[in-house]
Amino acid sequence: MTSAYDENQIQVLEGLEAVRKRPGMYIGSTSLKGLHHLVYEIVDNAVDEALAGFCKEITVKIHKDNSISVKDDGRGIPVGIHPQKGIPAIELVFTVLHAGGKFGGEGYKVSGGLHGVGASVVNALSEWLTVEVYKDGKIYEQKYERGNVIKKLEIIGDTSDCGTYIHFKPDGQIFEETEFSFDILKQRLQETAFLTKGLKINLIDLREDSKEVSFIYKGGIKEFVSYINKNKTPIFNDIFYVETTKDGINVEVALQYNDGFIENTYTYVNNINTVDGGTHLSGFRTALTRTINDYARKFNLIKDNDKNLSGEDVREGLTAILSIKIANPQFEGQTKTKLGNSEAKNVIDSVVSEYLEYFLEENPAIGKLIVEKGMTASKARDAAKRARELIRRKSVLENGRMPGKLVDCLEKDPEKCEIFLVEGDSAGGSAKGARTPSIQAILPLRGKVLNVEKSSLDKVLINDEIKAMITAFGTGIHDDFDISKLRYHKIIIMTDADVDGAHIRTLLLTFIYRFMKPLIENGKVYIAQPPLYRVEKNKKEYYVYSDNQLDELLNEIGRNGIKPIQRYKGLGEMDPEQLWVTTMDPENRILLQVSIEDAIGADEIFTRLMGDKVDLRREFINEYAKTVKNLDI
Ligand code: TTJ
Repeated sequence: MTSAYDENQIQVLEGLEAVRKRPGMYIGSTSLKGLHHLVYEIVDNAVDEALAGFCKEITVKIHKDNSISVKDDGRGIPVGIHPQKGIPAIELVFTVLHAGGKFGGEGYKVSGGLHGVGASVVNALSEWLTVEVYKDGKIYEQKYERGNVIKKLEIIGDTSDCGTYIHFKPDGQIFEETEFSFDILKQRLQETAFLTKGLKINLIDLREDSKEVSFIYKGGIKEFVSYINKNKTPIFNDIFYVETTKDGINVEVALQYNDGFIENTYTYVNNINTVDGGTHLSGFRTALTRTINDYARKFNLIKDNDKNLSGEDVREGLTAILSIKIANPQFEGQTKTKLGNSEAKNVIDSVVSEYLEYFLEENPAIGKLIVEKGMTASKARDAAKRARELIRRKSVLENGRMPGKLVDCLEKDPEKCEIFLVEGDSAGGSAKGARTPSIQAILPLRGKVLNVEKSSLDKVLINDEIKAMITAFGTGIHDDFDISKLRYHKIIIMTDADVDGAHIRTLLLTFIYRFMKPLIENGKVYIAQPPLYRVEKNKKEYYVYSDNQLDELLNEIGRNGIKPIQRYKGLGEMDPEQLWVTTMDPENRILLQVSIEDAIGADEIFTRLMGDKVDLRREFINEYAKTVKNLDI
């Protein structure tokens, strides 16, 4: 070990230099998402300390300059000299890739940060970072710039506190955006609080219109389930809950049914949302289906010659959280959000079976309600299947014929094709006149589209407008959904720029979200933006898309000498040429791509907006009228 310090320094710099060269490799992207990822990386370290039992409160602050500080009341990052490397352990945490939590041999048993890339990556991508550790009566401080130590670890005072305080400013040379969103952080921190029973998390925004929220859930994911069901109608008040450890895997499950048709199951591994499921989810599903069927047979709720309830039947109206902690998670798939550990399947299956069976036998009234709900679902599914087969048979008979009102495009390569969903026949007429027939298809929809949130599956499938969309898109729905059959790679919702148009757009999105969610996940759904006004001055035309824009334009070009300001009430009022130029021409138009970053938030929006609680809907529309208009799900 000659000149170990120097060698290590060089290695360190190379490591963090790589992070600055290719930040996307470490934090996914340098967009708004990557920016917020920095905060989660730091917070996850503090959550690890809470999981180890030493931290009760975490405070995250957004400072005026969009820097972030995170403070915990844990044991504090070790400050002693690392025996092999000869520098303070804390410096290793911030300058060596993947050093977090693993130093000193006494690492954490399960770590929420396992999926993460650690504090050194945050340090490398920060213009500056300061860390303070409160430990053994002293305050230690160290400072970095873009990953480099600029102030050695030093004692700067005395304290009776213990904990860690980190303050950093993301590097504007790296990130496309450097302004934090209170709402994005709030949503993630609330989720973290649900998943870490008893941990208090505060979020404080010190910028203009300062805001503050605190989350603490003594009931953990049990409270998570009530939160998701808060605007829905549960069919029983109790929430099934179990927390236990088996074969080294900590399993926590909470579930409750509501009177709706939708399943809301969210799964987590070491606090990471496994959106693509995996072995733990399949263990859970197997256990749920088998346990409910066994229970129903045992108590004669299903008769001998009746068929078993299917997995889908027992998941209608289910709200469930499954959270496991496992020592060596194997994450698979492109986004590493699918659990691969085969041992997890049987462990979760056996835990859920055992405790759920006990719960049902202890609560026969609840057991009966769940089985009855499953039987209703089963009957509706049979009816829906018949309706679906009817559609399928009909389309075979009609030789795969497309719906009568579809004005199809000529091109056969779906990648090049777009379909415009328009409201009513007159807008349909304008769009038909405006389109490029080779690649643009038009599907005019008559009147209000069915609200699928309030209808059972069989009712949905006999609705003409819905049938037309399913046939035109070509993909099928739900379990039959197959994106490779999609006939148009852009599905463009083009409704009027008024309240009715906004409503129809929401109804269409509700249908697509609930029946063909992968279309949204794969970025195939768009919203057209027709202009609100046309302004003419000195033989020049201007199209304006909002009231604000109109003001700006009039200030710019002057108000004198303006002939008509025309306000469009509907697309039907535009002549085809105008509709083409402003809204449909791929060269000029601005499309909004619909995306869902936050599945729980999206479910809440659709439940509130489209569900049957009228007061919630009214409240929602008042509160979010603007958002709904811009379609931010
Ligand atoms: C490690 O094992 C010995 C005792 O201290 C443990 C530790 O590192 N605790 C710790 C780390 N508490 N808090 C952190 C931490 C907190 C934040 C906000 C950020 C980072 C990188 C670490």
